[in-house]
Amino acid sequence: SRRGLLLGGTGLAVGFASPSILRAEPQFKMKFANIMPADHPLNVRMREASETILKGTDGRVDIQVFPNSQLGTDADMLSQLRSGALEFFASSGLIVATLVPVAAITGIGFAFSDYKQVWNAVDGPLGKHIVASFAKANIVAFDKMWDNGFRQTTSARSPIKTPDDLKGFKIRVPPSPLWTSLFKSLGASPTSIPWGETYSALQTKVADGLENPLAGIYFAKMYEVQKYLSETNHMWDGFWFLTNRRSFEGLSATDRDLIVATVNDAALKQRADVAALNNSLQGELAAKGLEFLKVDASAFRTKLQQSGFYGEWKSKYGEEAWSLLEAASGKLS
Ligand code: X2X
Repeated sequence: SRRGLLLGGTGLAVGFASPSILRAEPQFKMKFANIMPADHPLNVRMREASETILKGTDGRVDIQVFPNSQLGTDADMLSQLRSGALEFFASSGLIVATLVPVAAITGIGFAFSDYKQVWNAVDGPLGKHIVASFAKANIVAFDKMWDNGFRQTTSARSPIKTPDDLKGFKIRVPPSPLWTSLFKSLGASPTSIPWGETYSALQTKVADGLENPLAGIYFAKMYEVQKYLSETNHMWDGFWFLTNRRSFEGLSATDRDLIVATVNDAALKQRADVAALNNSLQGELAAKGLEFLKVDASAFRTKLQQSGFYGEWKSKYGEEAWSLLEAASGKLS
């Protein structure tokens, strides 16, 4: 019977008639949290994965999904993860770089020109290097990153066509030194705001612009508070799926293996979802009133080169990490 299976065949439950015992309480109630909207593929695929894990562990491991900054900002969740209050967390490599600096290297401006380069890097030697750095901080990073996307630049006021248009432009960036440095180097006035406060910051004009992948703009309805979208593709961004080593090692090796395999598989499906959205969302967003502008991205890249951005970050990351990046992206500096 299902009861016998879930209780591991101890036989203890046989005498109980209460229906509540028909389904054993999960032994491990765990939380997965992130800042993304509930219907973003990150959360859709993780809810699916969580069901697979519940079934695959005979009900032992129940991972509840908390989307949309429900458990706080990225910074809040990172400290919850470290203390063990939160078991699973997905976040941009650029943001968790406050703890593991090299995790931001994938967000170097204009490093990757397409997804082939991205996945070669993060599924390959650069990704392994970053995973090893997380391990030193007692955090297990699953080896398949999830996709956020190539980032575009939006404005509520005048359209951004050239780097000159960014001069003094108040743009919201996620809290992360690399993001601030990138937009300062481009001549803008970046202001760090957690994602959960971004919509209202744009609504109240604390910032005039935003930079984000199409999916983020769409699911968080940023088109309601932005007018123009410039296809700058200024960086690629992805999420690391992280767990606290101590909580994770509280599970059996069998359960851990199942979780890793299921979550990595979900990541690959999520990458395909985001790729499909990248192809379809322009039409949806234009229909919502966002005006798309093709820009000469190389002019932005040249501005970045001239500002000394690449040299500065290369010296921070060091030769080893930088050469792993350039092996995938081509020479940057
Ligand atoms: O905060 C953002 O802009 C977001 C949602 O794209 C990240 O995940 C970094």
